[in-house]
Amino acid sequence: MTTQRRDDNPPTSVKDEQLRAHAVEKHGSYLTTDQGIPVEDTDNSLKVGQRGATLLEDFHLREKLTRFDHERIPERVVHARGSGAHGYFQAYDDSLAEYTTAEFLRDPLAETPVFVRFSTVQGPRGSADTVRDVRGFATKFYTSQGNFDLVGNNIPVFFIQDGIKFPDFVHAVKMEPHNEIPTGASAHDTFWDFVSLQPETMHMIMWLMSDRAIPRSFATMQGFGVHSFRLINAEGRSTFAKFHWTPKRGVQSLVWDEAQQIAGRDPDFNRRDLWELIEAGRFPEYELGLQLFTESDAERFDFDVLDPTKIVPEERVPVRPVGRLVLNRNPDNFFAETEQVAFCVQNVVPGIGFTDDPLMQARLFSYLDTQLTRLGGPNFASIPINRPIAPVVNHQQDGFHYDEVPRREANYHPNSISDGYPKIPGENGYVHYPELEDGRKLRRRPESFADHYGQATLFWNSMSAWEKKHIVEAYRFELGHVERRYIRERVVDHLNHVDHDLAVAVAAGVGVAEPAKAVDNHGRSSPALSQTNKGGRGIKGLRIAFLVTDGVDAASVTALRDALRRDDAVPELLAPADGTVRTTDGASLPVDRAISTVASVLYDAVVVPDGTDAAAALRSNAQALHFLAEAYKHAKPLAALGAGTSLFETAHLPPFANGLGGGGAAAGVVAREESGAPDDAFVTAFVTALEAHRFYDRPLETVVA
Ligand code: HDD
Repeated sequence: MTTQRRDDNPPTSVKDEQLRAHAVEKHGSYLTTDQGIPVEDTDNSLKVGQRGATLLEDFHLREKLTRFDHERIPERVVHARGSGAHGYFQAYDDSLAEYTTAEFLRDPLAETPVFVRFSTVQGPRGSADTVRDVRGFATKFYTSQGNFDLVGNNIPVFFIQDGIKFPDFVHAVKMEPHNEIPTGASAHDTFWDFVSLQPETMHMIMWLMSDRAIPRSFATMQGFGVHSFRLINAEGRSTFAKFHWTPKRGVQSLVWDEAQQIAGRDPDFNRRDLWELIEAGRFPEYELGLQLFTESDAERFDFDVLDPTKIVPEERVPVRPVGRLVLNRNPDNFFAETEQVAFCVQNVVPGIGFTDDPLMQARLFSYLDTQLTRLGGPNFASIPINRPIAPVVNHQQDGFHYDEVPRREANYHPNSISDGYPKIPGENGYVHYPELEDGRKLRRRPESFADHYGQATLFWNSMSAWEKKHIVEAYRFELGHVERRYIRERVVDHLNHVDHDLAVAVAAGVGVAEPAKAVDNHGRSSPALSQTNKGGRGIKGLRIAFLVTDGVDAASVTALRDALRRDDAVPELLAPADGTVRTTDGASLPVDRAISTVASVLYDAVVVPDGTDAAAALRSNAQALHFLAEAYKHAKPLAALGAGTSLFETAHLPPFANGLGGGGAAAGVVAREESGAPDDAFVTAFVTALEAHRFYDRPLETVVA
């Protein structure tokens, strides 16, 4: 798996040009100190004699060590592990002009540069990618009116309703304070203790226990702004808006067993995938959609739109497609860009406004505050990755790392010395929505936030059979790691208020007594919530393993491999040893990797080509058989041709239909016992299976992988 950069492309946006102005090219230059003094020797410190004392006088030694000693900055308190990418956003048309003055949303000719950072929440910077966790999906739009930061997640609701609970929630989910265990996992006592005592978490926890929390790729997960925002038009009229990112490839997830294995096999799995997709020109794409609704619509909902633990069901307010996001350039430098990017919820442009959602209000404070420590002072907005492309002119000044040299006389407003500049821009200035506020100061949750179970039930009711199965298994796994039985019991009790069958199924797996039925399920569902209804198009970037060895039939490999490449998938030939394999026609095929260096969990599908001798050799190769059986167990599409089909029986896999397969006992297995190259129908059937991504309804009882 290569992580080499493609050749540098010319800058494609104003933001690229701005960043390139800070690029440093070291090729062809000579080593100096930070003061520009040429260095004589950087391998030996200055000593008295060859074996004598090192001299304090050695400024190069001291500077080199000092700089090294101070390379680290504090990692983010949450979302520490992240991966970034550059790209652009473009509105489809100008139809949002009636709702907002934000130019990037209503000018279809503008390609707005963006930087996106995806992240996990719980784990530290060096933790694994494929843990069960929420994923951050934070987008910085460098618009002509200033920066807009949409700091979202891949789950449309949040754990808590009021930002004052955020430190409690984060303390509970992070590693436990006495031993810093577990890394990158929520399966531990303090998290579930908090959850069980704070039932507003119930809806979000349902999502967290679903496969949404183990995305296959950052390119195959949704993103959400979570809160109700406001769009504000030229007349000052406000419309509520919920932001949705929908991946063009559809929503695809891993299965839990696979995710755990990948955490060891390739902890950088999602990061590497994002990097390689972009390097190969298979750019991740997402559609931005908005749910737009008025104050009076909101009054009719049976939940409060200011409550961030609630969704607005798409059946009530459809998602209106408004534009597309393309991620097309990897960062030049991880620290300079991905680590130093500073998202702030407060960064909005004219035409976008806040609401009184108490979680959002706390966020308006917290992000700026955290950057002050993380990035060492108040000038972090002038770090290249954070710098707007819109002009920045004001009287803010000084502080650590100030990098301007202002040439002006007056540094205050109003002034006459500088002819009043910089002046107030008049009607272009950002106007806060003049919401009418009226009430007493108090510390209370509104009654309208009180229902913690209704939408958790809605989510559960909307799941397909396999999604429900995975959710139950996830609860059993997580609670199975909770040592205190009374916490498990409290969680089951809450689940009993979500759905009785769910509670019974979870209780049975975690040694908790079956609860008596507490409430009736309201029976409502929202089909848009199910991952089965979030399919996408194409097989771009899917990794497909061909199991080959000497005696493989060349035509059965190349015909399928070429067809997959044409569709932008990534086929790789895996053999017992690296190098080449001999084909039946006496030629040879280059091997991409030895089977022993990879694992089925790193691929989306497996192909066993034709070839009598190759199939015979692979039938007695335990690694190859395990590879195939494990991919079957993880519900992946499989293809087999001619003699290659014989591996299925040896691997103890259930029988498949001889023909194009796809349905029946071994759904997603496209197999043909007849020898020779695959025909078009075979290729189409396999591509269709790849698009479906997973086949969860397979019989697995006999699979020993
Ligand atoms: Fe947050 C980082 C998303 C609630 C306080 N948050 C952070 C990041 C994302 C989110 C994606 C990483 C940004 C990056 O890549 O640099 N956070 C959310 C969402 C929330 C949410 C979708 C609920 C809707 N967050 C939330 C609350 C608070 C914070 C209620 C505090 C009151 N979040 C932070 C933070 C972080 C952060 C501590 C850590 C690093 C940073 O801000 O820059 O300030």
